[in-house]
Amino acid sequence: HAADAHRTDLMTITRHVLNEQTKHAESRGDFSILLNHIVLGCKFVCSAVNKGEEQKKLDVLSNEVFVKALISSGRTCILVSEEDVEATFVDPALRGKYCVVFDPLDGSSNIDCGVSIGTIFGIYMVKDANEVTINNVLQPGKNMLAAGYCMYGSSCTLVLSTGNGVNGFTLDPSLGEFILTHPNIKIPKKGKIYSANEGNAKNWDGPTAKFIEKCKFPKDGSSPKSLRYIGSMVADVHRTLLYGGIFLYPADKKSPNGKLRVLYEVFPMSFLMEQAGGQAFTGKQRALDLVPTKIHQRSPIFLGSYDDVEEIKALYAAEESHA
Ligand code: P6P
Repeated sequence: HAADAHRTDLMTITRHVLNEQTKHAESRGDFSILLNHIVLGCKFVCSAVNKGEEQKKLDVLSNEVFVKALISSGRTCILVSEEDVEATFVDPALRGKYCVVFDPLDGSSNIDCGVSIGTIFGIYMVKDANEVTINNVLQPGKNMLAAGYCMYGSSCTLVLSTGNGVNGFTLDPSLGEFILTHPNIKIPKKGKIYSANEGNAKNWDGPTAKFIEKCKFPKDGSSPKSLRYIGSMVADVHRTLLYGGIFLYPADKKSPNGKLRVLYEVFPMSFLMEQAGGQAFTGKQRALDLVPTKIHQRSPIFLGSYDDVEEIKALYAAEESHA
């Protein structure tokens, strides 16, 4: 009755995080409490998206739900949201030791046509609990304790890493629980898909243009890669994580730092990719080594299968050596 045992041995995200936590003897459960509040926010957004709320309201609604859930957890001290120009400094009475950076509804311009969208988040330990300033969140992505996203599509899927690999959970609406459905996700070492907005091709720099050319007209006789671009980062990254390949939002002449935001788009997705055996590169350095100076700053990003990112790194290195 192995199948039955599996069916009745419900590995919920809460149980999974508690198991993870036992690996950190010093932890007092704060992280599990924090994560449960993030999960609550995701459940709310999932139901609001499925109710077909219109985009404008959903953007604001999702942000309010996450900000309130995170503050009420009593475990956060600073919040950075894509929706808020300034960071939120939690009232001392409710202050905890974690800083959370998040995009409550990334890709929301796709809501009205039913394309999958998502919440992206990253969690840092505050550097100095007494000095509660913005410096506490301007940390390189490699300092993140955890990162994840929740994709609102045909099903609601939450992909999470707490630093020991990547696991995927699917919301069972009848239970209202996220159940482990994708244990220990590993991205294929090399992929057959590239994912970029070809509409920006006119403005790409040399190495990016050369890389995309190689994807379409390989010189080594291999077959061309397929182009898959949804235009919603969570959906494009989720496909890349499961099927392999490379997702890229490069710099271009108009936007030298690309479009995607470092703290709550580039870092969490780069963290997940490395934890799944892939890698993430900015065109200049390992994405997680970047030290942000502004909470909404952007960076070019190339992330996905290890070997595919190696190729783009070699092209930038070659340009560097000729410079
Ligand atoms: P473009 C959505 O607006 C978003 O922030 C990401 O979710 C997505 O990857 C990117 O922008 C799409 O940008 O310029 O290709 O439409």
